[in-house]
Amino acid sequence: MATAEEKYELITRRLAEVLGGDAIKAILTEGRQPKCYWGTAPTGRPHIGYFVPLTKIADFLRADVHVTVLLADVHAFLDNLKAPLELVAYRTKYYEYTITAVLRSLGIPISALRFVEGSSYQLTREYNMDNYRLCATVTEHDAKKAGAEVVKQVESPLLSGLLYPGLQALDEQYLDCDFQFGGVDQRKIFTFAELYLPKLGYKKRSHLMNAMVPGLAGGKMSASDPNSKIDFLDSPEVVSRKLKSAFCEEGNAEGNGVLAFVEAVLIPISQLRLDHQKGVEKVLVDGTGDQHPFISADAPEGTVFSVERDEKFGGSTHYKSYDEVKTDFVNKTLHPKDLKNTVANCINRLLDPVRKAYEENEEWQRITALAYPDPNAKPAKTKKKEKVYHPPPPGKGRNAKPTADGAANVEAEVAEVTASIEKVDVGSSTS
Ligand code: STL
Repeated sequence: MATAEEKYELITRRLAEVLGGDAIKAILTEGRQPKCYWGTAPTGRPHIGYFVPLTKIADFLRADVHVTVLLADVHAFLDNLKAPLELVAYRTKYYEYTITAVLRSLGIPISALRFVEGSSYQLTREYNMDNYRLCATVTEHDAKKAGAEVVKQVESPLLSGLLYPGLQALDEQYLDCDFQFGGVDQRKIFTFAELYLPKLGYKKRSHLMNAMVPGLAGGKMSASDPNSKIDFLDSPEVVSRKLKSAFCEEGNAEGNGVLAFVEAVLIPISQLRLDHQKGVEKVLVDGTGDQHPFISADAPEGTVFSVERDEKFGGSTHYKSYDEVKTDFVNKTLHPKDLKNTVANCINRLLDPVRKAYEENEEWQRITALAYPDPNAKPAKTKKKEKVYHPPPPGKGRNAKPTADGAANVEAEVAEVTASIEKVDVGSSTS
C-alpha cells in the first residue's frame, strides 16, 4: 500500500499547477479517499489533446482517488451555443463513446469511474436555487473575468456565458468532490469557485491543472483549424499528413506541438505501459490495441522513448527522459523529420484501437452523423402540407436505422427528431 506521500506525488506529478494541495495531503494523511472530478463540455469533436487529462486519470486511480467524469451538456450550449440545443444529446453520447474507447485503450478500468451528465442534476430545484443565490452574489465583472479564457468571446456576448463559471463552481458541490481537475485554461474559473463557493456556505475545493499541449500549427489547438489538431478518428494517412505539415522548426523547442506531445502524452503513456508490464502498478487492466511502450525492442533499460532511424542516418536513439529528447532537438542532433515520423507512428498506434472500436460500433457511427451533421449536406425536401404527426411503429421509421444515403439526410433527420418532440408535446397537452 502506497504511503500518503507517495499517493500525493502520483496525484500531482506532471501537473502545471496545484491550488490547495494541503487539503488533499490532509485527506490522505487521515487515510481517507480523495474524490475528484474532471469535466468536459460536449461541443466540437474531441481531439487527441484529450489524451493528457485521460492519461492523468490513471494516476488518480493508482492513488486510489475516486474519479467522476462530468459530461457537461448544459455548459455545451451555455458557451455561446457551441453545441446547438438540438444536437447536445447526440454530442454527449459521441463524447461518451469516444472517451470510453480512449480510456479502454489506455487500460483504465471504466468500472472504477463514475460518469455523470450535467443535466441529470443541473435541472433540479436545489441546483437552480443555488444558481439564483449565486447570481445575487457574483458581480458581473467577476463572472466575465472568470469565463474570459474558456467561454467563447464574441462581439455580442450572451447572458449564458456569464452563468457558465458559476454553474461550474456549483458542480463541485453537487458532484461532492474534494478537488476539480482540468487544464490551466480553467484557472480563472477555478479561482472564481474558490472565492464564491464559501460565500454560499459551501467548502472551498482544491484545483489541479494540467498544461495545455499546443496545436500542431504552433498556437492553441483550434477548433476552426482542422490541421492544428488530430481527431481521434483521423485515418493513418491523415495523421501522417498533419504531422508532415506541423510546425516543428529545427532546433526550436518553443511552441513546438510535436515535442509537446512527446512530453505530455507519449512519454507518460510509455511509462504507464512499462509500469503495467513490470507489475509495478495493479490498478490498470490490459488496454485494447498494441500496448508496447514507445521504445524499440533493443532499447536499453530505463528508456521511455525511442526515435527509430536508419543506420545510415546514425541509427536509433533512446531517451530516458523528455529533457534528453529536448536537448537533442535543440542541439539539432534530432532532426524534425525523424521526430515527426516517430510521433506519427506513435499516434497511429494510439489511435488504432479507437478507430477499431468505432468501426465495430454501428450505434456510435449513427450518433456521429447526428451529432456532427455535414454542413455541406443539402437539406432534404420537406412536405409543407403534412402537419399531423403519425408516429411510426416501434423499430420502424427513419430514425430506427441508419439511412442508406447516410450523411446527406442527417440534417433532415435531426430536424425531424426535434419537430416530432415538439409535436408530441403539443399533442399530449391538449388531449
Ligand atoms: C470545453 C473544453 C474543455 C473543458 C471544458 C469545456 C470544461 C467544461 C466544464 C463544464 C462544467 C464543469 C467542469 C468543466 O463543471 O477542455 O469546451
